[in-house]
Amino acid sequence: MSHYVVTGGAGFIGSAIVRGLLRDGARRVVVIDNLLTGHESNLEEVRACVEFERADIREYEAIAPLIRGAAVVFHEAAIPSVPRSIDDPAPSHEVNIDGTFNVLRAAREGQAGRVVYAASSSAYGDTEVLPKVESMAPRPKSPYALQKLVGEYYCNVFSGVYGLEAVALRYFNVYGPRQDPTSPYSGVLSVFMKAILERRSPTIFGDGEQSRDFTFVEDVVELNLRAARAKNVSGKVYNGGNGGRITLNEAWALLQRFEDVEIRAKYAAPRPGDVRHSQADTAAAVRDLGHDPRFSFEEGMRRTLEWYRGQ
Ligand code: UD2
Repeated sequence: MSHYVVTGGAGFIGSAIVRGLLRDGARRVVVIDNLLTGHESNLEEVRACVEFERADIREYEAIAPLIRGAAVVFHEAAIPSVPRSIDDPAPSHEVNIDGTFNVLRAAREGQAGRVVYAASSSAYGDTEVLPKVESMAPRPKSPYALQKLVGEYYCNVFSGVYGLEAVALRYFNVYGPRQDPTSPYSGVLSVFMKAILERRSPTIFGDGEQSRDFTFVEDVVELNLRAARAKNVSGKVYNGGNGGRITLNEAWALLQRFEDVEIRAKYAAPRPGDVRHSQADTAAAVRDLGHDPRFSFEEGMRRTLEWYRGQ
């Protein structure tokens, strides 16, 4: 029986894709994760329904047999974070570039049906125009942004040269339940959630007027499932955003409103490598993949906050 593989399947986004696959009726789901940033507990109630393999995508021989013959490989394993890639570039380079190469090579040699690759909106860098369209020239500003872009190019080359079906989805600041708020490199909304529930001030890097197209994780799951089925998309790159744009100050204000509290944020120097504004043009993903984001920022934030409250 042909199977699905989710690399990074014990991570925040990967585990949500695992759940999406199971909801969709997938019979065999193989999770590859080295548990560096993922947690087996992210799989909790679905743990018995999946094959969990603790393996590292930097080790080709370890992952090749797991990927062989897969119907679709959702490649989510990565060392995320712009500042982490600046502080410690070698591990993120090895995982994000060498690891991605290994996954593509294993998919090609093992005749997998398709790879759906988790790319990043960071590839755009600072553009003069918003929203950001796939046809714009990439301008990566950090090692992380460059690494994720190289992964896209590798998908395109494997598609063109070897005929591997590979499609890249540029995620735009995904948030939602299970995003780990405990690392210094955690996504900003998970940090905000923890701060508001503990009635503490978060630290905002810069003036807080930078903006992001925050995308609820369930919309990203749905997009992945659609990208796995879509026709004539191999070698292509699509924005996986919402199409909106929210500043950090607005996001923090919303959480204060939800909780009916007034807590001023602290402000610190801007982070090196930070992009100022980010917003997706979703037209191509809507047209070719049937992308249909359903969660407004308020709705996604409400659901996410309730999840953190329950922890
Ligand atoms: C980038 C990508 C995103 C994804 C992610 C993975 C962009 C626009 N987005 O997210 O798509 O690939 O990398 O890591 O490049 N901040 C604070 N306080 C905090 C933490 C962060 O103010 O405690 C700021 C940070 O300086 C930035 C914003 O919040 O301006 C978002 O930071 P982030 O780390 O959540 O995500 P970002 O945009 O680097």
